[in-house]
Amino acid sequence: MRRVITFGTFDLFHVGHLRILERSKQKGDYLIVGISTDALNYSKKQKNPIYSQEERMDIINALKVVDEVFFEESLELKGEYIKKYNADVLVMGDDWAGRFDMFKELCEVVYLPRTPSVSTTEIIEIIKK
Ligand code: C2G
Repeated sequence: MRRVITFGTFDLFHVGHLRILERSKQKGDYLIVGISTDALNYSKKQKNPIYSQEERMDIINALKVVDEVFFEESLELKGEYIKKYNADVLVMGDDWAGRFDMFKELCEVVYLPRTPSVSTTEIIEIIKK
């Protein structure tokens, strides 16, 4: 069985999120998703997600393509998570291209193109107007 791992915040869940999870699942048989905690998100982006980490986790966990979820507490722990969850493949969107190449010694590393014209930031801007 090929185990796939991916990570993300998945705030204001949208079709770009769905597509990357579907395409991640196609790389193997079992999909594990690390959900960025609110604290990690704040440290990366200096703002809090709209949905709490528990809500974001519940949404991702309810998806048919997702087999297991956990909280990603720190970017530095990625190697530990890959080992802990026995991942054969790490999938990330290509906004992260090259950033996780050091994990190629632990598993296959794949960057998939982002779905064009949809993002959480853009959704927030459209609603504000
Ligand atoms: N994504 C996508 N297409 C979009 C928007 C997002 O394919 N239009 C992908 C991103 O490339 C990422 C995943 O959806 O792989 C989750 O996106 P974010 O919630 O923005 O994740 P991010 O905050 O970048 O967190 O350890 C890394 C981080 O946890 C990734």
